[in-house]
Amino acid sequence: MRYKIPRHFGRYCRIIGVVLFVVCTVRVLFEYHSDGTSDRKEMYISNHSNSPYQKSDVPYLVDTETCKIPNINPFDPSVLLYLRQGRKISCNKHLPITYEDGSRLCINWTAVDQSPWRETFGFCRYQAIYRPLNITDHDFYKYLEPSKEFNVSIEMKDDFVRVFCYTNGGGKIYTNYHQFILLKDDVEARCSKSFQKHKNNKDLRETLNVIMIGVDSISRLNFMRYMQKTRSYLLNDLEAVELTGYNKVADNTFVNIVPMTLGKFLEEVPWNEKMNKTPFDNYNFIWKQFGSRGYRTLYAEDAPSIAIFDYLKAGFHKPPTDYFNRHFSVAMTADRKSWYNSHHCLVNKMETEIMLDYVINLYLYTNTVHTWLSPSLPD
Ligand SMILES: *[C@@H]1O[C@H](CO)[C@@H](O)[C@H](O)[C@H]1NC(C)=O
Ligand SMILES: *[C@@H]1O[C@H](CO)[C@@H](O)[C@H](O)[C@H]1NC(C)=O
Ligand SMILES: *[C@@H]1O[C@H](CO)[C@@H](O)[C@H](O)[C@H]1NC(C)=O
Ligand SMILES: CC(=O)N[C@H]1CO[C@H](CO)[C@@H](O)[C@@H]1O
Repeated sequence: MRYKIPRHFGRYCRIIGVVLFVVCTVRVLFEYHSDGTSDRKEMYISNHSNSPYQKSDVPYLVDTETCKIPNINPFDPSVLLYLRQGRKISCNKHLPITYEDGSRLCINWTAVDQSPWRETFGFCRYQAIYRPLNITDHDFYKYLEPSKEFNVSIEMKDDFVRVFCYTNGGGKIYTNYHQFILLKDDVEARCSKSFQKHKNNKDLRETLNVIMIGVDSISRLNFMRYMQKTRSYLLNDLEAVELTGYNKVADNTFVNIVPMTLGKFLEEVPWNEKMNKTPFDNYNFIWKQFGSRGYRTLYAEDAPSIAIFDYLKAGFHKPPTDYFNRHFSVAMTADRKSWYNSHHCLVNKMETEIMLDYVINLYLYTNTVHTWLSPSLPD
């Protein structure tokens, strides 16, 4: 499905909180190729001249008596030698035979006709990926019973599914994973009630959708070097404000995300590593605050084994947001043989794309009513 990202979110909209961290993807973009050095140098020098490089004329980004942060040129000759061309990841090994259309899971017969199973394709079945609400283990999921066979499309009652397709002789030929946005009655009821109340607040000036997207492990200067199109889109199309001079609190992701989403240093929470069996359910994260003001909330993150609130920690025992796909992500990740390109691709999508599509689908699906979205940040 093609989607359009609206340039401005509507004024009277609610929110889907999405915090998404794309650790692995970023790491791959920085995998180095070992061939050729000299022409690369010229390429980056020439790119420098037209890159969106703000404040190039000032010597300091922050220049006060007590704090001076130099405005370092990301393409300074001293670093050019170490720069490498990024590598594009193409997830084109498999043609997707199934796709999501609203709340239906569909078979793409055009794709089947282009596949080796043109003559022998039979049917598909899906299984819900399920996490009971009373289970506390943050890695738990289970597959429910397979659905009935379908060969055109099927209406979904489950948000997260694995689909298998078979030849007419019953041989398994295809595996894929799909996420659906199905509105939840309890969430809708909470939202319409508390959003109305929120809007009646006389100090309220706007009710925008909010998306937080984090890209982990990338410094500002490397973002300037390697993500020029993204940077240009942010600065020129979205009129982004760059918070120069704001630095990370500490190493690594977790200790920075807690202040960002909870407004406190880790030790003020208070939290420490001895509390690695205590779940994060009871803290007043930003998504909870939006949720109580009538926003639908969503949290999605890639690489579940090293997820921010889960790595060496207890994660969430209850879903922190209205839409939360961790158990889907854990299930999908466990299926090692379906992945290729160093675990970056599944069928035809990058892991990052799968997570972002979930966010976008919530936005699209609820756009006609009200919404917000969000996903990650430099470490
Ligand atoms: C169906 O498959 C064809 C061929 O791969 C592709 O061009 C088309 O976009 C697919 N349609 C959908 C709805 O995914
Ligand atoms: C969770 O609930 C189900 C069904 O209500 C029950 O069968 C199961 O024993 C419960 N599990 C736990 C760990 O409480
Ligand atoms: C789809 O399944 C129905 C029965 O469920 C069958 O009659 C029909 O021939 C199948 N269509 C194709 C294209 O295989
Ligand atoms: C990273 C990047 O944008 N590199 C471009 C720099 O400029 C050369 C020549 O214009 C392009 O070929 C590179 O793709």
